[in-house]
Amino acid sequence: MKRLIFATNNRHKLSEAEAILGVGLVTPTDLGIVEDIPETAETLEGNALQKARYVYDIRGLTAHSGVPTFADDTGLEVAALGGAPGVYSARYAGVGCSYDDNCRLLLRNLEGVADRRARFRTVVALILDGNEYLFEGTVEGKIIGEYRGEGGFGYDPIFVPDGFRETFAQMSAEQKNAISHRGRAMANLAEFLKTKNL
Ligand code: ITT
Repeated sequence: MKRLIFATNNRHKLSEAEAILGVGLVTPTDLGIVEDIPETAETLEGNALQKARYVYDIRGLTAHSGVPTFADDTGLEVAALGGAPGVYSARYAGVGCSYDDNCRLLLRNLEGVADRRARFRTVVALILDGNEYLFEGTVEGKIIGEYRGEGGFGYDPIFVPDGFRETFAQMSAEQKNAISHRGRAMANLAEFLKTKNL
């Protein structure tokens, strides 16, 4: 596979994507991009495109411009909360909050709520030869009432995918990637890249 840039600042996403795609990926940090990549859209699709475009188009990096670039935007959509936190999943408890802050707030907002259904949705935006492509992956599950497991990141300790008893945080990286939103979205990306001989 040719060089591929993953426009993310999230090291957990990076290691999952490298394991799923089976390749090493170039990151913004590798390119000397130290600022936060803007994500101000109101949809996962919009944010994924915004992040991919930002890095693909970045000025002053001529050696890298034109290299196929993709970004991932992911949201946790909770049925009883009308799809929240959704596109705001990273800053559910406020700008600069931790994964723990977000999980605690979600558990608090679901106290006494019987309907625990939730879904992770990942949208991957790829820019290749100036053309834009979108890929999606989802996994359905439920939010449990307490933290379980040490693996993964984000909302993983409180999310149990349908058909399983463990949270994502209790699974190995391989198990999570085999069934996860990101695993599915990246598998679609990989299929597409194969058709382009990449
Ligand atoms: P980049 O934008 O730099 O890629 P980010 O962490 O800001 O990284 P998102 O905007 O996609 O990523 O934020 C989605 C949030 O949803 C993220 O901060 C986590 O809290 C959560 N999240 C994303 N993927 C997840 C996963 O696989 N398991 C659990 N939580 C996840």
